[in-house]
Amino acid sequence: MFTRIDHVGIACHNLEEKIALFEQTFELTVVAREINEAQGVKEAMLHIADGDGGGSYIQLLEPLGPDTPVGKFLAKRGEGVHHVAFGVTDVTEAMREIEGKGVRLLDEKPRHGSMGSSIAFLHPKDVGGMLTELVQAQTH
Ligand code: MC0
Repeated sequence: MFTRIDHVGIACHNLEEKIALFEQTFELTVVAREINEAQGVKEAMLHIADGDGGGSYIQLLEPLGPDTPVGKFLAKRGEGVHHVAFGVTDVTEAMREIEGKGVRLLDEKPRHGSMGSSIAFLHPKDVGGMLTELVQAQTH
């Protein structure tokens, strides 16, 4: 079902500081930045490799406010890995297939994600405590 690890999302208080840290430490490059109001985040994608149907990235996430998913996560747990996102060929099909196995979806239909992707989240409590995201990369 999964084609690759699309990205690991890391929650942080200060996006610019963490971009500098990851660029300097791992020699990664920011390839996209976005403010996603619907998800309540300001984010940056740092490219790692190209893969089957899309690339793989580190995604740095700064909340737009305290009452957002990442804002609440930071208050509760502090900085660190917020979610892991897996590449899928067809996000709607993957959602239905996974839901059919009894896993709760956090999105009824796919939403807008980084770099034009279509995304959906799965409830962390149903998949071993890890907030899991499905990503269908934008096709050109
Ligand atoms: C909460 N929980 C987590 C978690 N967030 N577990 C693992 N990883 C996380 N990130 C756990 C809590 O500890 C709690 O467990 C239980 O889930 C319910 O959490 P809560 O604090 O009571 O509830 P909320 O209101 O904080 O909701 C959590 C939930 C929410 C995951 C449902 O954050 C959500 O809908 N997230 C999906 C959207 C999202 O995260 N967007 C931001 C990234 P206990 O044991 O204490 O009951 S957007 C993004 O990344 C886009 C831009 C992209 O990739 O392109």
